[in-house]
Amino acid sequence: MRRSNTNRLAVGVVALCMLGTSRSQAGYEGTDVKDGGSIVGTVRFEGKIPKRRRLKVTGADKPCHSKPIPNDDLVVSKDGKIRWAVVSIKKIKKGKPFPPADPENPVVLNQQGCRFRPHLVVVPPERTLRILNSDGVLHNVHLYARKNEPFNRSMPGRVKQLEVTFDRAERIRVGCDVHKWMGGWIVVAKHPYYAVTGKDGSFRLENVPPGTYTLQVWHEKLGTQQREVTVSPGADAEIEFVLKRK
Ligand SMILES: [Cu+2]
Repeated sequence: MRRSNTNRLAVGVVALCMLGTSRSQAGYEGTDVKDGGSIVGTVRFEGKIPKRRRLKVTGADKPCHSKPIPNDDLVVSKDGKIRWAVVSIKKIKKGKPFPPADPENPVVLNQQGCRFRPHLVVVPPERTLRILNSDGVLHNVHLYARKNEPFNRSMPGRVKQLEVTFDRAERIRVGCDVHKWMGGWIVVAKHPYYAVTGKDGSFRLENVPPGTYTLQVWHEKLGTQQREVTVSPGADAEIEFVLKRK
């Protein structure tokens, strides 16, 4: 049963890929990078540091009550560093290729403790994203896609995994129709130069061809910001983004 669900989905997904291949791959060429440099830095919050809230959890599903669920949509450390911000190069046409697909280790988005873990994933186009349900209760995966096919699928406790692919670059909000507090993001990347900030707000983009680029940061609550950056051969270009509430 589980297998047939996955297969049916895979057929639909393959059809989508065939429609979308030329569009998503257009505009970026993966190649050997000679004398590449890195872009490194941090994303910092300006203003009163927001406290982590405990989300209001309703219903009788036991896994949802096993641990307090904090908000993941604005996570700022005590020293003001922002987690879950996505830093990417805008409009880069040529550079390192995407890492080769590893079918044994796809990108995974898990539903665990009635929370999306991790909160945000970056996935290349036409690459498998495995969505897990390790809670054993009904979740409903709702992907609010606009450029890709919208996706809304019930995932009963016995269904442990679904696999999905996306053909177009897009930031897709993820929700669960059963547990309204659940929220996450899938970022379908245009090219391999995407980084997600860690707890310390840091990011690193490696093997960037020398040149001048527009670097963008995006955070779901704090919006986007752009900076120009020049990458020199074998060197680290350092950037600090400072974001505040709008
Ligand atoms: Cu759920």
